[in-house]
Amino acid sequence: MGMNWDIYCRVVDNFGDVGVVWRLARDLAARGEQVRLWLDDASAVEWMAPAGPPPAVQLLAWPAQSNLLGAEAPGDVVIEAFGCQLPDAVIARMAARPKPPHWINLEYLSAESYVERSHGLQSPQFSGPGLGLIKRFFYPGFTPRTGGLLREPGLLAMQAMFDPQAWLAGQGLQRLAQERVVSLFAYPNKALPALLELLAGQPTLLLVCPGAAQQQIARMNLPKTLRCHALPYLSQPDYDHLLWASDLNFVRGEDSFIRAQWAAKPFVWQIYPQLDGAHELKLTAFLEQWLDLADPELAHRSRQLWRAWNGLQPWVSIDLPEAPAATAHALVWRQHLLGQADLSGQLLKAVRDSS
Ligand code: TRH
Repeated sequence: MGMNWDIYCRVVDNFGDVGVVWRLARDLAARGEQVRLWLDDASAVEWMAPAGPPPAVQLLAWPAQSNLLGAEAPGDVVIEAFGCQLPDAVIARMAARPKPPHWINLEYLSAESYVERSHGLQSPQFSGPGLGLIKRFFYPGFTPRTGGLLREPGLLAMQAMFDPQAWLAGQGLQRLAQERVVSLFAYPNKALPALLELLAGQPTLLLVCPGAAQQQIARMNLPKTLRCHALPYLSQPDYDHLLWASDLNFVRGEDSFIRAQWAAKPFVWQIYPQLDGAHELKLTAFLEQWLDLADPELAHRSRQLWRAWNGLQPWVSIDLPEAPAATAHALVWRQHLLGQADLSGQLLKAVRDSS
């Protein structure tokens, strides 16, 4: 018999916050849990999940006093995603439960060293509406001493059965002989023209996700070797299919970044830019872990390309990593990540161990 979970999330911007909690909710439900997902803006769920939520997931509006009245008591586990600050009324209801819920703050993903130190830390509440409750910090990450990454059971088996040509055909697309397929999901990026020039060095079908890049590319004259196709918003499973069908993936933020690693295709990450420049440290921390297992030439080219794509160095003498070496490395890295327990599994274990 599964537990009842409440997941709370407020959208900061973009789609990553919703993307992560929606994926988590679906994954928990598939493992037999009951989930209520409370969102202040659920608009992105409409295209991430056009068929709507599975039966074990209930989608609810961010709790205002009005929609709390008469609502069921908080569940066995309450997830506060990305420090979204639960309303006092919700916390008070948690404290009033005869058996207090497990209160977990799910943090953003990072490869920085503080993650291992902070994962699992507890914050007992000594005052306020949550007096007596304990909040625990759960940090996703890339090493066994972190909370791991979301990875649905059966994900790799589904990928192994996937037919890229059939999927492309379903989108009205066909890869021409000798053509490389590249997906592009990006924030506004001054380096885009330079990237397109680089990609045009080889016949390329560039599949561009909605957003600034599509608009920028629509205004450009493209060389014949670069066929660009503007994609609509895909469902979350179909976004995975796009990554699986491509030879090289440009991803961003948090969730697409993780999915590219499970896809085990060469990828380039555009990190969510922060005004204080904190993203550079975060990018460097990931590059160090990821390239630790790579040969020096691949590591050098990847570092230069990633830093230039993120505006952290000029776009000078930038080259794509050799495809065979990059593909082999993507598989090695995925194998390495498979050595750690997945995020939902770790959450379930943490809750059961402390019950
Ligand atoms: O949209 P993002 O840039 O989200 C970011 C990051 O999460 C960042 O850490 C956070 O601070 C910021 O939001 C507020 O990129 P991300 O994380 O890859 O999320 C995109 C989601 O959208 C992901 O779940 C994949 C999904 N997606 C689809 O389902 N279909 C699509 O067609 C596309 C392009 C994306």
